[in-house]
Amino acid sequence: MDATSEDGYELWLRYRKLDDPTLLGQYRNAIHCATVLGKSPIADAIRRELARALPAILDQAVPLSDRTRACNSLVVGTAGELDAIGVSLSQADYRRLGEDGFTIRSLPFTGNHWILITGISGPAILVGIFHFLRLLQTHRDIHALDVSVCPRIRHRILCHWDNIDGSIERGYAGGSLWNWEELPGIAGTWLVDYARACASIGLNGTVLNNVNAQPESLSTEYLRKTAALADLFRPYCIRVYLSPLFSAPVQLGGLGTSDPRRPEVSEWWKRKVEEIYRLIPDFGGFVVKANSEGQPGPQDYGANHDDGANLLAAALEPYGGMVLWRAFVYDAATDADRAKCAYEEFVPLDGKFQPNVLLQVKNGPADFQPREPFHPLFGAMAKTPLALELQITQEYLGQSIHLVYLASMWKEVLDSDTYAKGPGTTVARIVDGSAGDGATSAIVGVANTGSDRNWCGHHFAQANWYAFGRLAWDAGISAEAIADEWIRMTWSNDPVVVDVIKLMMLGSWEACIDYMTPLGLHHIMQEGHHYGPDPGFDGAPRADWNNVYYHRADAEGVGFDRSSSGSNAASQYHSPLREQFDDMAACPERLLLWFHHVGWHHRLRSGSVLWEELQRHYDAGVAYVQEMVRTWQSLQGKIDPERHRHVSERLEQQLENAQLWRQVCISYFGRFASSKPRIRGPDPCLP
Ligand code: GCV
Repeated sequence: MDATSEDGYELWLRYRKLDDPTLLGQYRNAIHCATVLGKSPIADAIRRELARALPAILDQAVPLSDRTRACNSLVVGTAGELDAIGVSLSQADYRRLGEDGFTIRSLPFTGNHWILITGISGPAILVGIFHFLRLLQTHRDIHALDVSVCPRIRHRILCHWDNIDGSIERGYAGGSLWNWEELPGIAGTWLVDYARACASIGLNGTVLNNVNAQPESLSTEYLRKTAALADLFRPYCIRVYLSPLFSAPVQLGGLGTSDPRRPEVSEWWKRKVEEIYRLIPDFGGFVVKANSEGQPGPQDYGANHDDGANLLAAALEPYGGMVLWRAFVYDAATDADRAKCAYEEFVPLDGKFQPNVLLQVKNGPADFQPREPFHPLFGAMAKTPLALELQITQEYLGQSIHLVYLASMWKEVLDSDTYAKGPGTTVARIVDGSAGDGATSAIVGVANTGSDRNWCGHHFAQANWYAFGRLAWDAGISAEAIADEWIRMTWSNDPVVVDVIKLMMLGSWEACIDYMTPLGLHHIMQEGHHYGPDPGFDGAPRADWNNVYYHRADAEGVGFDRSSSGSNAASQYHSPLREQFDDMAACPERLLLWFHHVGWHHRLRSGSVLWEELQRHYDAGVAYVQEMVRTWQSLQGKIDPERHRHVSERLEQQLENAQLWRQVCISYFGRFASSKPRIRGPDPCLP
């Protein structure tokens, strides 16, 4: 690496000297010194962050203390701490902010100017200072600040599918971040940087182990290790959670059963939870995968999901812990259409869960596909809080090779109208609780982090971690605004760089759909690892583990008939969606083959027939990646060489893979389409 090279370790917390002299003058004038009130681990974390960031950005020393001074100053403190020095906002202001919200205000103060960052709690001001640093990093005017922001979702959680042997299920950025072998004695130096990164985007929870859980995670030995991580993360307001194995009472506790209705089983969980809270007083709770893909669960004992979830909820309740019970179930005995199973299993249980249980629902009814309709459970469980589960790691979207900016997908999901309580009942409002009683709310993202120096494998995959946090904090921010911030903080404030990268990112998700699964196709990736195309795969032991199950191509057409003439999954949605999805002519074309088996010569809105339109999408997807390769090249010299080269190499691989997708899918589906696949010359980028 040469001197100007960067390796991506700093993520978006890249504090660099401001290169705009006018703005630098403004910032230096506004921040002669900084005061962080209070004595607490959170206040110390804030001091450390400001000590790192301010001198670097301002390129001059910035005295930092815990007392206010007679100078233009940044002043940080909670309501109580400000009160103690005779300064405070009104009670009404603080009430509006709620527990986690913060405000940043420019105020005249005894002849000087202050920039005040305050909120009710420590966590609030921690996020507040990162917000303020973001303003500096993105070169905003800080003259007359009056910003108030509060999160709409209470629990904003990263979920790591990490195993205790250090591997990560669906991880594409090296091994696990948690150095289990050395814990609790030795903590990895990177762990505090992990916590800083999470805190900077407003996350406040992390699930440490895979939902395909191992019993050892709940052993005393591993709980001590977990407690060491919790201690490190606490100053950054990140609570830890675990995924328990439902059959742990048998496998770990030596009981003869894990039946949730048996008193010895509930006693075992009570004792285990008591032990957890002795070691980790602010433990967040459990995320549970039960009776799904071979994981044990209450149905193994003739009980149901509510029995299982309520058993754990009862043990956690005295400590304020919660259960995130996953709805990712697809027992073939429930329904022959996998996409319908979760709805059928869980809707009858609405109202049967304890108040500290949330049902954790993936964004779509299949499995984190490039595009799915939103999950019909959103809007169908009025008496149960629903947590939204998103997948940051790109299992089905090109892993750490493809540049795909996922904020666009997540916005589509969050903004989807379920019509559950009339128009405007969006998924976002169901998740944040504002469409219901708002008692509690959570959002969970399956992490894309690992031991790679740049954390996420691909420098651009960092944007998805960032975007998850920002949307978890406020689903109302646009994908474009998030990209803009992230680019400025991660790459450069040079307007050319910002514009070029933003353009690449904003179309990248739609392009990925185009070259992988256009018009509602889904689940045609290669078996097992899910990278690359294999639409013809038909060798799995279960029908719905085969790709042909999902596209159903035949001489007539292609697509899964989920209309009333087929599986009738469309009926799981509220009107007017169910009618729209049911009717081939009214169904949004982006979801056409999700809901309908469509004739190859069926004419679409563009005037082209389906087979032509499919090919057009494959071409458009590949063309987009070609354009990304070209535009990225144009940034040579404007981006540090190491990161530029790293991204270039991946873009080349992405192009190769996109071309492979096009070639394999067109040749495979072309065998069914009555028109012949078009003849194309050899593709120079294909092996
Ligand atoms: C953790 C998909 C993935 C699995 C994952 C599962 C889940 O099936 O391929 O790796 O298991 O989803 O979300 O539980």
